[in-house]
Amino acid sequence: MQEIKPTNCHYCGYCCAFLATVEDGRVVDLRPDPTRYPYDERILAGCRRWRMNLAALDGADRINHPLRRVGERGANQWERVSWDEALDDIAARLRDLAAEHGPETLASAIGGPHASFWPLHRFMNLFGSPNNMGIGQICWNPRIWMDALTFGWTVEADITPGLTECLFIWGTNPAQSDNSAFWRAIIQFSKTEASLVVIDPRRTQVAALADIWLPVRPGTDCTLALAFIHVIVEEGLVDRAFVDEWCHGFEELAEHVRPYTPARAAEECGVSEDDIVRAARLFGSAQAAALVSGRGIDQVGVNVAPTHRAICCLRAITGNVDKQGACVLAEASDFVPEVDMEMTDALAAEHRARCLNTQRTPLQCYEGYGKARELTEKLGRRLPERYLTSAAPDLVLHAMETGEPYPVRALIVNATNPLITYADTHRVFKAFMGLDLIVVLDYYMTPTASIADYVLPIAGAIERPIFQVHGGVANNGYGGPAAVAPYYERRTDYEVFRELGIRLGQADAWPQETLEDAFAAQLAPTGMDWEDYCRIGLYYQPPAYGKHLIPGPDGKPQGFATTTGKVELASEFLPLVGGTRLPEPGGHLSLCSPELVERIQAEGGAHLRMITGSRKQPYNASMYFNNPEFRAKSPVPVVEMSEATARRLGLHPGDTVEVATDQGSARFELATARMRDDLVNVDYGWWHPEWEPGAPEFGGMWESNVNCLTTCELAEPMIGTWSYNDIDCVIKRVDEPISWQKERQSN
Ligand SMILES: Nc1nc2c(c(=O)[nH]1)N[C@H]1C(S)=C(S)[C@@H](COP(=O)(O)OP(=O)(O)OC[C@H]3O[C@@H](n4cnc5c(=O)[nH]c(N)nc54)[C@H](O)[C@@H]3O)O[C@H]1N2
Ligand SMILES: Nc1nc2c(c(=O)[nH]1)N[C@H]1C(S)=C(S)[C@@H](COP(=O)(O)OP(=O)(O)OC[C@H]3O[C@@H](n4cnc5c(=O)[nH]c(N)nc54)[C@H](O)[C@@H]3O)O[C@H]1N2
Ligand code: SF4
Ligand SMILES: [Mo]
Repeated sequence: MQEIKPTNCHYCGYCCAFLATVEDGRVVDLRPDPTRYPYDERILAGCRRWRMNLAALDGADRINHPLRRVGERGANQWERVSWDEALDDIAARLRDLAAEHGPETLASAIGGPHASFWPLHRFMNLFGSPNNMGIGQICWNPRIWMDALTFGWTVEADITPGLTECLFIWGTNPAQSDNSAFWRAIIQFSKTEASLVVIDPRRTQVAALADIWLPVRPGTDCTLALAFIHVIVEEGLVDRAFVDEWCHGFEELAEHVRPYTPARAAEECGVSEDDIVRAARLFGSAQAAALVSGRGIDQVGVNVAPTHRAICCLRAITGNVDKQGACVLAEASDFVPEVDMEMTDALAAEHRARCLNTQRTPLQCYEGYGKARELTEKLGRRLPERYLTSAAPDLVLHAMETGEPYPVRALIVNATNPLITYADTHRVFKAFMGLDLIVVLDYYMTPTASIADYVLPIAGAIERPIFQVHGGVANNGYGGPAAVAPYYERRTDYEVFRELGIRLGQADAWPQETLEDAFAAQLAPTGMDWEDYCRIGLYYQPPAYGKHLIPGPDGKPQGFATTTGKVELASEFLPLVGGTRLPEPGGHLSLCSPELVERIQAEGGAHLRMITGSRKQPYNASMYFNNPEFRAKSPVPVVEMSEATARRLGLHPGDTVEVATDQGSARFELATARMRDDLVNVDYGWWHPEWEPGAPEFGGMWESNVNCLTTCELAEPMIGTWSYNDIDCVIKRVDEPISWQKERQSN
């Protein structure tokens, strides 16, 4: 018998609505569902991923049963075990390790938002470990922190046709990274009278639509933002009413930006002085100006906090805060927020204090979060806690390597592939290889899974319900039910952490047996029940503007949840956590010793600046390389540079090149692209899922893995952000083609 069931794709965060035709518990057909949110024909037409769902559900390379390592770590020899055997043994080993070293000996690793983070976080909180590492410091957190500390809460761009007169797209390329509603909105926007300014060293698709493209030198964005502020102040474009009433420290800021003239910024940022002035005027004179930023300015090490702070100031002095068409102060959620789902309040003070970040990154740690919470709670809100306290990989790896300040001996890896996506692959590999216990939850035998003790088979889209929320800082959630029960022995990660938790004395914290019940409980406070939600696919409350004007208990406007109750141009908070009152640009990372540079130059190579990981469809980080169609269309990892730079270096498109730093090297094919000169843009994520996953090749991860070149050493002092952009490298031609080029030839 056939049934039609609603469900959702989850190959990107947009979670499009689908209808599955189900026969005997198996999905036999999948098509878009125009009756539920989100549905958009143009998005589906432009999406190359959604048709993967059906094949992936029962793909030959999926992990379907719990696997236990039998050979040496990394030898890729496994035995199939039952869930009970696996979970009993993992729980017993974790209990023993915690008894010997304390619960903080267990660390966890997360990656991009592929699944809800809170089940893992809840498990870790109740286990008593404060150390979850991952991507927080370089993805999302810096912006969230600086917005929250400047405005009292996070802000989201509010692009409103007819109202938004100017839009800045800063270090983000939604054409490749999002490719859904947001990218469509920008295309529409670019067709209107309103002005679009793009700040990106590469001439991306969105830059090609812009009225002004500023091909900024990587890592100099703070200086650029300060120059915009300079022009706006000098030319009297400041929103005086908003600044006088609602901003703290304007005179200090005005004084601070005086030296940041457009001429100086033109020189430092490598863009035209005239364009800087024009862009500043557009932002400063618009009735409403919006701004969206991305990883281009999130992953710039020491410059991350000052850049975001300068952007906050730019928004504020032009009155573009908490205003329609500019940006909204994000809504607190009616449903149970992330911070309560993860149960971080259950993490005892003694365990918080043992977090490896304590005293090292004074904002990105439990103490820093606690100080910020005192502010956000003034208006009844709390940010997600585990994510914003995520442990710095540098410190976690150090504890694995040296046992200092205490030994980290066990690791749970959930929805991430650190051997490809974390900085400094050689170091990560060595540190993980020395551990006592590694448990990986994944769909596939990734390089990281191949060095685990246990690989646990996880249920993915279609097999699990989805309630996609924005890290708990917005009042909407979307998705829908699973169409089928998980195939084979796969389980949702919720069930895995629950079962493990129950074995470790956490039964009270896991009252709901299934993820669906847990989502239903999360949704309950909204008054919407799970069935209604599944029918519509959306819980949504429209944003409110002018929240700072809402009367507080004393009848006066409630203002902003900061130390001063105003937008803090000069921060009263940041000096408490090792920061500065005003944004000050920092230096640039060098990973190439003079000896390396000299040697490569002697061999005919060159020393250049580098950015890494610029998003490209159809892949996502280390994912989807197992899709033969994708591989046929995008068969080779590339390094891009401008035509002029290639000519100067005597390189040609199609050449094989080796890129290196003191950390290591990797090989790519050279391509030319429109971007600023003397810079390379290096692909990330590449490996061969079809090769042997274990030793010695580990799925080919040593060949074209840009993270063999990067480092996660702490750079930014408050948060600990490291750099994936704004690094230096050396590059030279090599004669031997890389495996990808050989494959392309043989196909
Ligand atoms: N050099 C460089 N490095 C970078 C970046 C860069 O730009 N340059 N970007 C960084 C950024 S912003 C990020 S977010 C990270 C991304 O890094 P990762 O998140 O590590 O990258 P992915 O390849 O997306 O890894 C996801 C893994 O999780 C599995 N998976 C997917 N969904 C689920 C699920 O629901 N449950 C479970 N258990 N597993 C699942 C997939 O099969 C895959 O193996 O990379 C970072 N690293
Ligand atoms: N196809 C695909 N989509 C993805 C992902 C993926 O791996 N693949 N990953 C997902 C994840 S985890 C994330 S975090 C998002 C990220 O989404 P985005 O932030 O949109 O990432 P990108 O598309 O790489 O855009 C970043 C841009 O910043 C530019 N840039 C680099 N350095 C600098 C700099 O110093 N200053 C400025 N101004 N610009 C700079 C790059 O040239 C690039 O165009 O994408 C998500 N979507
Ligand atoms: S990959 Fe994203 S845009 Fe494409 S169908 Fe899936 S959820 Fe929608
Ligand atoms: Mo990310």
